[in-house]
Amino acid sequence: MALAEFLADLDALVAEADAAFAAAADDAALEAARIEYLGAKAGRLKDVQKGLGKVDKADKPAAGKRFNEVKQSIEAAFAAAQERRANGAATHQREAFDFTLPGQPVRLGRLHPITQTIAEMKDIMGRLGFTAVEGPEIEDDWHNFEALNIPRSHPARDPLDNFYLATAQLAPGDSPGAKSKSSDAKAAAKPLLLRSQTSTVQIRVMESTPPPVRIISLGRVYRPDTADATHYPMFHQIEGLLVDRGVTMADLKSVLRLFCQSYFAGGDEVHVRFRPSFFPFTEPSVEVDMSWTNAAGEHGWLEMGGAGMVDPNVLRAVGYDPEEVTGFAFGLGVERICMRQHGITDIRALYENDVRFLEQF
Ligand code: FA5
Repeated sequence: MALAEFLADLDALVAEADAAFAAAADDAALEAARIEYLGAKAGRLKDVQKGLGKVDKADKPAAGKRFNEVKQSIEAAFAAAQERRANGAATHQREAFDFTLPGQPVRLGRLHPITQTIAEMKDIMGRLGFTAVEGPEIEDDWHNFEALNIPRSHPARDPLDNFYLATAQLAPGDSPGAKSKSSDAKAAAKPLLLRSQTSTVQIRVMESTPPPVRIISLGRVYRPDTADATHYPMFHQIEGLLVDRGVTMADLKSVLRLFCQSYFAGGDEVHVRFRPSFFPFTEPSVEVDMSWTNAAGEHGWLEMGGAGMVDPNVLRAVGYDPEEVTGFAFGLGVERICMRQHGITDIRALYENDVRFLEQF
């Protein structure tokens, strides 16, 4: 084979390879071009290399030198094309990112409707001069029952109506109030339970604070009630307690009416009514209902909870003198009030954690 012919083949190959690498539109096309020209087995360069053996012996050094130059040139052209592609992709990506777009919608968390209701209630009662206090959710017999004038034989203590803790037993006399009770009561082991009402906090506050007191307490309470549209085994109560000289039922009704009017503000006409009832820790005792008439003329009554004048036995149990001071107390269901405000018809919706429901508040 003549040297000139071999060199012409090499020149043609360089030009074709350069054009093929330059024209490759994506990584796959560039790889295909690499295999076509530089492929170790059947590449075009390999093909041309076979001609080297046929070149006259005297021309071989020159032919071999040129072959190596062409090979390096094609390899360099491929590397350059590869780099162009990598830079090009990056540039393309940068161009595709539009910083002026508004961005993906972000799903924000929000406060649970019960948390919102509690915050609102604290705010309203705070403006009426009531300080928010907290008490433990695991309670002893003294605070949940005994100091609240609930005798040992009272059905409210029934194990079927309370979440007693199986293992926890207080040693006799452990609870602070037990000191003032009979030796009989002290002798018996005192069970612990999940508190069934926030009235426990009344006792804790009065035990540690001389009158006057004016507090509210909001928190979880537990009862083994079967869950239905209006009952749940764990729910929240707002407890109110005011003890001072000369406190009457009229004060109780005024505070509850002001509370309801503030809470349900927004055009609805709100009234509070008392129905005679019984609680061991208040005398007299009432059920508190609230009525409303909304803009559409709809009218209804909602049972909110219980209330009454603090029983003299309770005042005595915490060391207050019932001849000196009187007081009122109330305990309302937070879920029921929240449900009425938002038109929620099933209490279970509040605890199913369905984001579609929770997002609405
Ligand atoms: C009491 O718990 C008394 N401690 C209230 C009280 C306090 C009376 C201070 C006098 C003085 P009662 O068991 O009725 O009362 O419960 C009060 C309110 O809690 C009910 O009216 C209702 O709104 C709510 N409630 C009761 N059980 C459930 C339940 N399983 N699920 C949701 N809410 C409930």
